[in-house]
Amino acid sequence: MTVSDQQSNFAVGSKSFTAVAINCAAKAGEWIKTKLGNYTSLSLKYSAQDLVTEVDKGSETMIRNLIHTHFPDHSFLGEEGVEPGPEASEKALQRVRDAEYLWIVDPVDGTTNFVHGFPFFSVSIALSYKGEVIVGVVYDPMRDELFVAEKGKGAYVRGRRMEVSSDAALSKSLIATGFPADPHYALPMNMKGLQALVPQVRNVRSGGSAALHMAYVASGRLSGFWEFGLNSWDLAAGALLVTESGGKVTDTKGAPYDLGVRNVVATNGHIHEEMLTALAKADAAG
Ligand code: 2AM
Ligand code: CA
Repeated sequence: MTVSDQQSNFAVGSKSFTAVAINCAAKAGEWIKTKLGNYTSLSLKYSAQDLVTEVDKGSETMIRNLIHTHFPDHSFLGEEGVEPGPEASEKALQRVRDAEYLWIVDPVDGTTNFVHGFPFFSVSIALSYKGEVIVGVVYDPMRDELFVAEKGKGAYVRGRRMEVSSDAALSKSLIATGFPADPHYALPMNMKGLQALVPQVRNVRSGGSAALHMAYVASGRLSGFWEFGLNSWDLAAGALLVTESGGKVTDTKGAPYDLGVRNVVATNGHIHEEMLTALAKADAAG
């Protein structure tokens, strides 16, 4: 059965999976934007770097309710429904990853930016079918950019088909990373990679939203992105955006992307091996 057959068989009220994902991301994103500089409750989760506001929670509730209105039998995994910390995240994913239909949601990716008023954050919504991502939507409410991918049908932004960049070498590439909260493993690993890669590339950016970085690799604005210690909701939608735009997504050791990948390398494909090799050589592949 193709994805479109599944959609027509399971759609409720004639809404496709993708239409519901877009609707949720747009609605939540518009609401988040109105709360910028205007949230009232800020708390720490796992560490002083792991923030949550009532906006994260409200956005997730809004998205979950809307999805369950259309697809009451589907499973749901959202960042704010899971206890903080990597172990709890991995366990929560294990419980649901093989569900027939699973929605994987980051209601605000880039919460630190949101809290500081730095306008680079997103809503990330993916739908997996038996463990494989079939729909991915990342929405940037500040630029009103909606990145959408459907398995086998390509990826689009502003109505245009996306294509990864054509940069063939690290030396001509703009790449991105993030600085994970875990000071014992993920952060030192990323810092080693950073030290090795900065002299080899055109430059490195760190915007603070993994989902948007993935969308930027898909749209050719970045040629590569790597980061340690991410969760399924940071990556699921972006991974489909990248592959449907002609790029490649693996873990930092080169194994193919799946929902359990936490240490990611996403590129235009052309620089993938070079980036993996550079990380391995620097002992920064995990
Ligand atoms: P978040 O804003 O949804 O938490 C930036 O480096 C990326 O790391 C963002 O996508 C951010 O997502 C994620 N991130 C921030 N704190 C994290 C934590 N404690 N564990 C895992 N990922 C985190
Ligand atoms: Ca989040």
